[in-house]
Amino acid sequence: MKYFTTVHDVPSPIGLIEEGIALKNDPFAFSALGKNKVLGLLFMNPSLRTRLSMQRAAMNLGMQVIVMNINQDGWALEFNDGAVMNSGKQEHVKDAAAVMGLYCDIIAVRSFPSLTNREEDYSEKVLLQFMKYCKKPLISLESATLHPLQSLADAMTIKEFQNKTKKPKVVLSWAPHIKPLPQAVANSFAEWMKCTDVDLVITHPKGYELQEDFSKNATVCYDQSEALTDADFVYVKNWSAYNDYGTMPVVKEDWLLSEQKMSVTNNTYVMHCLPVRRNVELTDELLDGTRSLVHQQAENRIYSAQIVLKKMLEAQCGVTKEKIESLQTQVL
Ligand code: SN0
Repeated sequence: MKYFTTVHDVPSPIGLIEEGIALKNDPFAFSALGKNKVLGLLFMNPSLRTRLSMQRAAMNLGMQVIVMNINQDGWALEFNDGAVMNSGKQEHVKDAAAVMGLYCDIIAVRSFPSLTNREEDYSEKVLLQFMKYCKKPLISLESATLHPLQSLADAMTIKEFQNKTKKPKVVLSWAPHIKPLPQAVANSFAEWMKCTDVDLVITHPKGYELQEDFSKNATVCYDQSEALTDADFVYVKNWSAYNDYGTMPVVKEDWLLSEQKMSVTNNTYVMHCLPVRRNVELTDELLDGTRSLVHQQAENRIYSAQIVLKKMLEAQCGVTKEKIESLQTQVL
């Protein structure tokens, strides 16, 4: 695997989910694979889980990690080709990405959307330029439209907690928020769920439709209570409008979930990618309740990152199972 930016980069999503879960039993089994390999993490936006879980995953594989918060510590980057750089931007992505590629074996980038220019955001202009110019395997740490490491961890969590004898009903439920957020987590969750054996229902108020590519194979329902009926997993997330791009159309009904609203579900588990605005997006009662999986999801972020890094390292070194075993013996 050279890139991990969408589920479409993955030859077998179900296989990757299973291999990610399996890593948890022996996280250090491949600690020789990353010897003398360097992972470079570049953040244009804040992070807690993504940053720490990537570092932890890399450490489990024996890699070294370089981290940069480019917005705070770096030069302001120019992304337009042929730009005359006589104003605020000091460095072109062509040079920044190329140099990072020389310093690192694998590059990972977080680049949130502007939420003001839909065409530019949905073309993944920033991520694609890093990909083009760094010339190394690249991992998305949440791009303008997708958050694949989160979705892989979510799919692993559902797989671990689902009743093995029943196809689970999974509901992606829009939640209130105080400011416009990206559609990336919701888009990505829908994209990954479609590759697994679940019934996916997406529920949101009018005006919050996702881009059709992401919702077309799910059932879309504007009635939250109807959507929740018999749900086994409810994934709660806010996102801003795609159609009236980046806005927050007014919502009159109450979309904040409560214990009482959950009574129609099949004793559902509750999920959220974090960070969560408590008692705005989800109540304390549900977040701290016995059916909450939010911390299990966060823990799985380590293994979703680790399985992706492992695949990339193996591809990069042309590594076979025998070679890993021999490397492992040398280190021990
Ligand atoms: C991001 C998002 O895409 O929704 C990252 C989620 C993993 N979330 C936020 O930016 C939350 C910010 C806030 O103000 O609550």
